[in-house]
Amino acid sequence: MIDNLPQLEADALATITAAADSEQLTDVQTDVVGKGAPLTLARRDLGSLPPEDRKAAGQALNEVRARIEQALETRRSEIAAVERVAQMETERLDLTEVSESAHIGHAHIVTQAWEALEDVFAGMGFRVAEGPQVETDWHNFDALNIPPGHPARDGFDTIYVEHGEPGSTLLRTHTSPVQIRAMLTQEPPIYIVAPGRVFRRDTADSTHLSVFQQIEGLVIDKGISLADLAGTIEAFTDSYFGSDFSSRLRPNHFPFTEPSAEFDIQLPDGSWLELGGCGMVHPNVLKAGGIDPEEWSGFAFGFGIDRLAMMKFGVDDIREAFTNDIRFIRQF
Ligand code: FA5
Repeated sequence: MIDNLPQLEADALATITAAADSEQLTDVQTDVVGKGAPLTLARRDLGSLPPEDRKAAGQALNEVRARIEQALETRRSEIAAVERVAQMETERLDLTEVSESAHIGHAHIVTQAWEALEDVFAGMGFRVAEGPQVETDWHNFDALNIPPGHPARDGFDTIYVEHGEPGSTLLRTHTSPVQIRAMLTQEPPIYIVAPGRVFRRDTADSTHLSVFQQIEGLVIDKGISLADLAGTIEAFTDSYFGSDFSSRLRPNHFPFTEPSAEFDIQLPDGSWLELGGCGMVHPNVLKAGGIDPEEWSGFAFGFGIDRLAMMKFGVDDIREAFTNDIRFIRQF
């Protein structure tokens, strides 16, 4: 066999090159360098050679083996590269492909209402502002003219958070604290709307949720009057609902506005649904926001976005919108 070394090497290299995939190459490897391979067996023949020839023959065998092993390695990486490309091709997902039966999703009705509201107010010259959902008691109550012990605090079933002094941190019960944050960070005139999530320990029913969304509005400028508030709400109602809907302002009380009103819209059955509160910003609130009430005045409003969505889409139980029942969601 040792005489045959060049032929043996040529045969081994040819079978290695011919291996088409990694499985075949593993078989070839056993055939050419495995225990029963001619090259391995040839080592046994060394003993039968005259001692002076053994060293050179052993060296020749080792060199052939090294070349064959190198060829195996090269072929293995070539095959791996080809197999990787093939695997990528077969496992490729076409993310742009739309199956006939697939339903394309769309925004939830509350998101649709939220975005439409931002559009309506942006069209009226308002900027969109934001505030944190975890709020300080001061921003949520004190700065809004609701000091500790004020009866209005009972009206908001507040969820407190264990952070800092007991009772100092809460999940905001309304978006009104964004009024304070806007006043403290911007110079008037201010024209903002602030949509966002709010939290109360309210029991869910057809018009109440414990986690819901409000959109706050705040205008601070020179010479702002109740007529500006009424005009803004009317322009908003026409633009959001269309002119077929009737709305009304009803006197009410909020500690942070004076005078205050509730904003209702009429349902098809003739009854009225409360959508939000509004009023002229109380001088104490302007002061808490670092604004001089002698120089500036303003109005504010806070509407329930979920209720606006109910009205717009004709949903009669607000809880339906949050059951994640696809049959409900697909209707809109
Ligand atoms: C407020 O939260 C005042 N911050 C609104 C305000 C802002 C008044 C600025 C004056 C000036 P009220 O608690 O009434 O007010 O809530 C306002 C609106 O949020 C309600 O009219 C209703 O549309 C919605 N809302 C209140 N509670 C819930 C609830 N549990 N589930 C769904 N919507 C609610």
